[in-house]
Amino acid sequence: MYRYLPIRKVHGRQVLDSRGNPTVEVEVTVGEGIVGVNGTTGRAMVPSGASTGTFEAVEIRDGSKRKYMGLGVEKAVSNVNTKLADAILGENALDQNAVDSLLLEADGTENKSNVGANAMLGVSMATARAAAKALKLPLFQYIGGTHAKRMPVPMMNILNGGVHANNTVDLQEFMIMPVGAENFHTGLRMCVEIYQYLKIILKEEKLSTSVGDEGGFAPDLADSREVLSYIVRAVERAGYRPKEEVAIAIDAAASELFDGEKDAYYFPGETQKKGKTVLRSGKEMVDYYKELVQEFPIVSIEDGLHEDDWDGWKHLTRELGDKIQLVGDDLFVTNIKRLRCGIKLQAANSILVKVNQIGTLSEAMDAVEMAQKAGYRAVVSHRSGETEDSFIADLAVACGAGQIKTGAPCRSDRNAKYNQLLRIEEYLGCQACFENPFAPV
Ligand code: 2PG
Ligand code: MG
Repeated sequence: MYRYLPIRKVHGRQVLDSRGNPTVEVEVTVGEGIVGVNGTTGRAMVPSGASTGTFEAVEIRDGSKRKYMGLGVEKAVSNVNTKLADAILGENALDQNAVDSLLLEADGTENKSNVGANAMLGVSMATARAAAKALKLPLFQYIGGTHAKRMPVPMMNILNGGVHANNTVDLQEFMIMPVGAENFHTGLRMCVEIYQYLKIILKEEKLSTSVGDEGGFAPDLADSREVLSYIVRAVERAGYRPKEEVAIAIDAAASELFDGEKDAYYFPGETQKKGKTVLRSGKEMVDYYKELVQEFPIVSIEDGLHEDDWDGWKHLTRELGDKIQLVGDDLFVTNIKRLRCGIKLQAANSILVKVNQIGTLSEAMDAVEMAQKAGYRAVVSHRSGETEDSFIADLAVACGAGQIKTGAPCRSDRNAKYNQLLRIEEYLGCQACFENPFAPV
C-alpha cells in the first residue's frame, strides 16, 4: 500500500451549477507512473451561495459582463491550473493537511482573495477524492477513518423563501427533520412523503407548487405562521406525528432581512401581504421566535439574527439555547476564528459547515472538531447553488456531524447527496448508526 502518493496532475475547468452559473471543477491525478496510464483521478465541483455571509472566504468571479453576466470563473480556473497546481505537484496526496496548507500558502491572504476560495476548494476536494480512489476506500471512510458510521439526520428544506425564491415568504428555509426515524432511509422516505403531501395540499388550496433554488415549494404565503401550519398539515397528512416523529427547522437567513439604517429586520413579503410595514427589532425577533417555538414543533433555528450582532446572539442563546438548536451560518462562516469567538461568548450552540465558506477540506474539518469539543453541534450543508457532486454526503458521515442540510428531494443536485447517503448506509450495513441529534445523551 501507498504511504506516498504523489500528485501528478491538477486540471481545472469551468462547468455549470444548478442555477446555470459557471463554477469550478477540478481533477487531480495521483499515483506512480505515467499520467493517464497508471494514475488515479479524483474530480470535484464547487458550490456557491446566494445569501452569502460577509465574512466568507472570497469566491473569484470574472466580472466581465459580456460573458455569463460577469459570473464566469475563468480566472479561478486559471489559478487552479497555474498557481495551485505549481504549489502541490509532486506532493503527497495522502497528507491532506499538508496539501491544504500549501494551497493556503499559495494564496497568502486571510480571506483567500488572491487565488479564490472556489479555486482552492476544488483542488482540496479533488485531492481527497483521488487519494480515496487510489486506496480503494469509500470517500467517507478515507476522510473519517474506521469509526465513521454515523448517518446524518436530514434537515430537509421543503418550503423556500427569502433570496432563494420570488415569493412572499420572508424567512429563507423551512425544513423537516425525521427525528423519530430508526434509520436514514426510513427518515428520508418520511421526508419525501411529507414533501409530496405538501404539494397535494398546496394544489388543493390553489397555491403555486413551483419550486425555489433548493427545490422547496415557493407559494405566496402571508407569514411564517401560515407556512408552519401548512407544514404541520403535511406531516399529519403523511401519517406522522409532529414533534415526536418529525420536527421543524428554520433558516431565517436574517442577515438578508437586516436593515442597518433602521437597525431592524424588514419583512418585505409580510409587508406586501398585510399592507403595512413589518419591521422587527433584534429583541422583537427573539420574542417572535419564542412564540413560534411555543406554537410549533421547531427544534432548530439558523441565522435567527444577523452576522454582526454578537450581543443579540448572546441574548437569543440565553432565551432559547436550552430549548432548541441555534445554528450559526453567516455568523461563523465555517471559520474557527469566528467560532472560537462565539463559543467564548456563548453565542449559538451549533455551526453550519459549508466547505466553500472557508475554502479547504482541512479547515472545514477543523471547524467541526472545534464545535464538537465545545459541545456545539455541527450541521453539514449544501449551498443554494449546487452541483451533482455529492462530496458533502461523505463529509457528513466522515465527521459524524449527525445532521445534513441539503435541500428538497427535488432536482438531482440535491438528490445526489441523498442518494449517496443511501449508498453509504447500505455499505455500512448493520454498523450504520442513526440517532436523533436532540435526544439527551
Ligand atoms: C444557507 C444556504 C444554504 P446559500 O443560507 O444556509 O441553504 O444558502 O447557499 O444561498 O447561502
Ligand atoms: Mg443559512
